[in-house]
Amino acid sequence: MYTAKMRELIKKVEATRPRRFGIQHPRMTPQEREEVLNQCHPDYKEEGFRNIRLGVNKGLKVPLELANLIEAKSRLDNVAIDLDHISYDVDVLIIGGGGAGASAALEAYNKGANVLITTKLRFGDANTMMAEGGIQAADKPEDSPSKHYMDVMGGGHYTNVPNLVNALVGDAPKAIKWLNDMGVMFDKQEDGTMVTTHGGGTSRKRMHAAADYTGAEIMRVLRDEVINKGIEVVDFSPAVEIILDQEGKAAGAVLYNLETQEYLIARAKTVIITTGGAGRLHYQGFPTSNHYGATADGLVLGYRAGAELAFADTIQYHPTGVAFPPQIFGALVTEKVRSLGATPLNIDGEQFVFHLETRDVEASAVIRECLVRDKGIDTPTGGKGVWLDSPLIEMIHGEGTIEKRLPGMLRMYKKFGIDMRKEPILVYPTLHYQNGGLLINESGQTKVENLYVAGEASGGVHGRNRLMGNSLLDIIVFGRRAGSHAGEKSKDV
Ligand code: MEZ
Repeated sequence: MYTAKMRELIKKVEATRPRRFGIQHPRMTPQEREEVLNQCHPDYKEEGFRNIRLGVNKGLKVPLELANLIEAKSRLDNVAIDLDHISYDVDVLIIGGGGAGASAALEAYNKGANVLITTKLRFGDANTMMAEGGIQAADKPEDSPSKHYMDVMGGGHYTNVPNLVNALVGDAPKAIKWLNDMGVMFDKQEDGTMVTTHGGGTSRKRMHAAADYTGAEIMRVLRDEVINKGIEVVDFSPAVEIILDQEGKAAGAVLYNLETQEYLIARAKTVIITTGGAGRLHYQGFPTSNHYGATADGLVLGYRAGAELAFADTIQYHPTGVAFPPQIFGALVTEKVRSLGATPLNIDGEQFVFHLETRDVEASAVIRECLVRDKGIDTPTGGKGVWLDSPLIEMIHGEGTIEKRLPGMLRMYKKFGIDMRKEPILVYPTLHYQNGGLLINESGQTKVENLYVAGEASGGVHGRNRLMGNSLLDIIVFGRRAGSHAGEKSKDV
């Protein structure tokens, strides 16, 4: 529930509505963006990082929490493992049960491979499930993969690996068709064409969504498809170490069954890591929008097997995490809220950043407003935030829009006595996405022979900043590519 003081503040913001309504804050100039990023980028606390000391990644700067984890002793150091006692013997081992893992499994299966998915929690407990706003693809006549390419490169400040971006945007329309054909219920117009919207940093409307639970809808369909095909899935069995053969090629993994507390050997001809992100390491004390299993497992496994890390020092802070109420602190307020016109406002009701800037700029601007300009709003729990002017959505698109396009968000806030159709919501950046990870090529291969990576655990696709909707796209495109390549390759091993 909002406190009386907050209601008073809301009234103040509401009183300025006629002045604000219809005013579009211009995008920042490149110099202004640079200035905001330098001043307030959430990664700015240098003491939050350290260099990796050993191995192929020696000297690479990564968050402290990650460095400590990947350089910790192996869990197997004091455990006697019998490598000849094989519990699973498959062609393709997939480590991680989210959208990338499921997509990889389906394509490897199509190649005739015998596939095993092993997952730390339950199949589908993944950041895919938490993704709300949409998936990007340039599949409308006014758009093109090359326009999408330019947006992705611009969003990543031209640090992205070009070939990977090319693969991402080139496969995007096929990815949407694949999902649609399998039964994903994308939002459609009466004539059957897909509804698409803008996201931060996109030059065309290319965000395809299923209301505001796009990831959950995609995961539902992928999971059904995997189960219907009879692909084997073992839950509650995280991989703790990749097994390398005598030539240093990936040859399986040691799994730890959380229920029986046994170590098990999974032998495989090819291995795909699809374990997702690291939000639950709470870098620099930030809250996160991530699911409980997002603890950088894939980076640890890949690093220890000798794979290369890229852009592992860049983390994405979603500009609009919940700042209030405390029960859902740090949860995601989907970018779709801004896509539909909601605008961040400071305590004086001023718009201080264009609402569709890229996430790094938007998050930095919110931090600047709160910590440097002292124009943030004090939450009753001691934190800071800015308003996200959600009632503006219905002023722009008409009554009923929020219920139709953001039903999950509306329900979430209603539980706490807040009606986002009538009053703005309080937001602050939340740790959302691992921009970098294990470096891959266009087929998802790492430098370690027979070891693949897809999705958030990989690095290179998004460079130093990812655009909205390109994560769901990444897991489908590179999950499928890795699965297909690893399935084929397993025939020659
Ligand atoms: O791509 C994302 O991270 C995404 C769509 C998140 C969101 O705001 O809904």
